[in-house]
Amino acid sequence: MEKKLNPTETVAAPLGERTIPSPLDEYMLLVNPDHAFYSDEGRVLVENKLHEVRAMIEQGEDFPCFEVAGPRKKLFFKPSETTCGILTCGGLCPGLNDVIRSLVIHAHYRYKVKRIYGFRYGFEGLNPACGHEPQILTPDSVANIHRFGGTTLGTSRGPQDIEVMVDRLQALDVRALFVVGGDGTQKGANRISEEARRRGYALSVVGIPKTIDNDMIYMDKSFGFETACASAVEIVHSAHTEAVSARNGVGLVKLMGRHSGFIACAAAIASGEVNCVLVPEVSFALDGANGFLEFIRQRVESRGHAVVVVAEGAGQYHLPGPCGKDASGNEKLGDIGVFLKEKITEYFKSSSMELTLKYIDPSYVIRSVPATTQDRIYCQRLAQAAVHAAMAGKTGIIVARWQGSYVHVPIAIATSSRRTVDARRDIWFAVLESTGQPASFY
Ligand code: JJ5
Repeated sequence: MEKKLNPTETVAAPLGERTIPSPLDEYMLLVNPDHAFYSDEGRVLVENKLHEVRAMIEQGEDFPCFEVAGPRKKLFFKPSETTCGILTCGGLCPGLNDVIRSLVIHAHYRYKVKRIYGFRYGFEGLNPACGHEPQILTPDSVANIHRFGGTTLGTSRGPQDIEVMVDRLQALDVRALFVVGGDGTQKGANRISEEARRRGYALSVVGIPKTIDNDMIYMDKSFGFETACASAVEIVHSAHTEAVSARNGVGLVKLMGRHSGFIACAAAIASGEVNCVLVPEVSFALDGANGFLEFIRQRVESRGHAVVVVAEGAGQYHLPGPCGKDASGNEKLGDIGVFLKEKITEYFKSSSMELTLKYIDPSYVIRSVPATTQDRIYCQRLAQAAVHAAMAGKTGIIVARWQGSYVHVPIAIATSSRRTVDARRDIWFAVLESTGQPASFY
């Protein structure tokens, strides 16, 4: 779990003093004269549980807090003279185009930003040697992109040379860079921010965190997660239909979740059609009277079918040795889905039981769909918070919703650990209740 936070580290140092009146001032007065700007003094408690708060009071400690996100009355940059840049990195996630579109529309209409570059194929777009010219983004050019999945900017994995990228940003006079990507990408964004600061080049780098697995700490949920769960439920339903339609049918679905099984748990609970969920956080035995294979055999024997959901990072210890790393630096995983398919097939054969097993691996189908309504709203809120933050000269931060409030989280903190399914708490209990599987396979 996350380490204890030092209250002095929960707010990142901004670029400098803010002296420019916000163009929103006029607009806010028009739409709602009582509308308040947000002050840097506005803070959101990191921990809101009474016993934690009491303990801090008793020990005379400061409360770790995040800075509240939102429009500031005075800005660091003069928006109409500020060039912005946007890039998307890593694997696809529903909502990427919604984030791009909202960044452009908000910067253009609310802040009157005149030039917004869309850098192509992630950090490659900041390295001239890769040969991708930036696109000029306008409200017209992004008007319809949210109807489609994927990212219109293109994406790639992996880092580029930090100095080369900052040279490029300086050459184009980019002062606000929006980086949509995962933990590795955000670490790269933080290094860009630090290098610009070292050079005395005023550059605001603001991250919009992307993790379809919903494994970011200090974020209520990540964008795209709800869409992914909704798609996953459809796929589980297909697996269930296949399983019940065959004699001794087993539907096996592999879902995303490298270290955190939130999608697998959500799909199982929401569908009500899953008999067993395997996640990275809960280890399981395959063999023996209390093992996974015997559980599935008994379920098929008694009910004629079974549906199994396995998160991609589950049971890696059953698979042969490390598989190296991908371009993002993530440990390559062994294929637990194919492995379980083979094990179930062998086990039924050795038990002389008929089996019709359908294995579904829908990762790319799920990642590439357009976002659902709630995710669209969320993408827009995050993008708007990011534009407000950049204009106010915030840097080295990501925007997040935490305990219901939009906040700025320093990248160093956001990337310090990940959130996982806690097998002692209620999400996992809800899974056990929904599936009827035992608390553990041992
Ligand atoms: O090493 C990690 C790690 C550290 C934090 N590998 C995967 C996920 C992870 N996190 C959670 C996380 C995911 C996405 C983003 Cl954008 C961020 Cl900032 C953190």
